[in-house]
Amino acid sequence: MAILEHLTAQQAIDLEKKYGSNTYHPLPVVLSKGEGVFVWDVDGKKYYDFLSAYSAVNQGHCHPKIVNALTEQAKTLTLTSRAFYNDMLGKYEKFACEYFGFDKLLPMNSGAEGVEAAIKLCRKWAYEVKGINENQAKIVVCNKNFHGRTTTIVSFSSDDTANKNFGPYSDGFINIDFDDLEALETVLKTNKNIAGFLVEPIQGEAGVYVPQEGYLVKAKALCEKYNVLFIADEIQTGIARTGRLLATCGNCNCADKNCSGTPDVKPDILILGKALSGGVYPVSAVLANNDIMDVLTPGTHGSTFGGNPLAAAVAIAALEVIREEKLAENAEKLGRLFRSELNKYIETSTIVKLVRGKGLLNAIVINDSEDSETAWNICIALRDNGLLAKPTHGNIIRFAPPLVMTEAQLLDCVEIIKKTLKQFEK
Ligand code: IF1
Repeated sequence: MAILEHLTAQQAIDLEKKYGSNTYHPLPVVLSKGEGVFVWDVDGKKYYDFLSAYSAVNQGHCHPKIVNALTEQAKTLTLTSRAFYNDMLGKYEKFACEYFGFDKLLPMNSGAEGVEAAIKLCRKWAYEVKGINENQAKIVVCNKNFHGRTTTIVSFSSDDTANKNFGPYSDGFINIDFDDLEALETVLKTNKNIAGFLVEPIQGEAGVYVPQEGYLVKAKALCEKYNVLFIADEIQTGIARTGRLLATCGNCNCADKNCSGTPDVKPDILILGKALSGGVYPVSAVLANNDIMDVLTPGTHGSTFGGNPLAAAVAIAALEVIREEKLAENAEKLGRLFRSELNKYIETSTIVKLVRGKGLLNAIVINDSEDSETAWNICIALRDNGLLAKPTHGNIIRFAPPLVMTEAQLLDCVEIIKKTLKQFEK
C-alpha cells in the first residue's frame, strides 16, 4: 500500500488494530483535517470537536498564527540540544515567566515529563533547603489523580487499569482524598518529611471534579504553615480552559486581567503542558521562583528536545493567541451559558443527572451504572449528529470544546447535545 494512498475509515482503523499497540479504545471516527472548532473525517463529514485533544487544542485546530510560527521556525532551526544555546529559548523563557508571574521556567516536552521534573525539583528542594534527611521525602497526592503514564507517576495512581502489573512501584508518595482539607492537615501534621502536595485544581480524568469553593486557597495555606511546596498540575486546567489563565490563578502577578477574585492561589511549582503549544507540538514546562528552581544545577535534569527553538516559537505564539483573542474571558462566558442551557434541559431529564465544571471544562453525569454502555452509546449518537466527545469513567461525558468557539456555535452544539440526549430519554 502506497503511503499516500487515500484510506477509507475502516482501512485506517484496521491498520491501527493490526500494527499499533492496543492501548486505546477510540470512538470509531477517523479524522483527517481540523480548523478552529471543527474537524473532518476521511469521508468529508464535519464535526464540532468537543474534546480539543484533552484540552491541548484550546486555541482551535491549526490556528494560523501558531502554525505559521511552527513552519517559519522549522525552516530556520529546529533542534540544537542544550549542549549549545539557541536564540529562541531565552526569549520564550522570559515571555512565559512574565506571562505567568514566575522567576524561572524549566522546559520539557510531554505533560508526564513536566510532572516528573516537578517531583525531582520538589525533592531536591526538600533535601537542600527544607533539610529533610536523604531519601525520606514524601509527596502528598490525591486519590483519583491523573498526572501521566511514567512508572513513577502510575505508582501513585489509584486507577487499577493505569497501574496494575507495572510494579515494583516508586516509593515516597502518600495518597489522600481530593477536596479533603482535614486529611491534608492530618498528614502534614503527623509527618515531618513531607516535601510537597501535588494536585490538579479540578480533577479532569476522574470526571471533572470541581473542589468546594476555597479548597485550593486553604490547601495552599496549610502547605505554607507546614513548609511544604504546593505543586499545581495545570496541564489540563491551565491556559484559559477554566475561564481564567490558570485555575489556581488569583492574586498572582500574572498578566491575566481577569485574575483578581477567588480562588487566589499562587503555586510554588506550576506544571503546564497541552495547550502551551495549542496542540501543534509537545511542549510542557515547570515554573517556579528562584528560591526553589535554583536547586537544579547543570547535569541534574534535562532533555534532548526540551527547550528546542521550534517549541519555543510555537509556545510564544500559542500564549499570544490566548491573550489576543481573550480566550479566558470567552471560556468563562460560554461555560456559564453551556451549564445554564444544560441545566434547563436536565430539569426534565431522566437520562442526565447533572452538569458540572468550570469555564469550558465540563462534564455531564449519565443516570446509569458506571459499567453501563449508555455514555458510550450517547457519544456514538453525538458523533452521528456531528459532535465528538468521549466518556470518562463509564457514565461521565466530558465536554471541552476549543475556546475559540462563538456563542452561536455553542448554542448550535447545545441543540445537538439536547437532540441526542432526547433519543435516550425513557
Ligand atoms: C492520554 C486523561 C485527560 C493530565 C494531567 C498530566 C497529564 C495529563 C492533569 C500527562 C494528561 C491526558 C493524557 C491522555 C488523555 C488525557 C486525559 F483522560 F487521560 F486523563 F486529559 F483527562 N496531568 N492527560 O490530564 O500529560 O504526558 O499525556 O502529555 O491519552 O493518556 P501527557
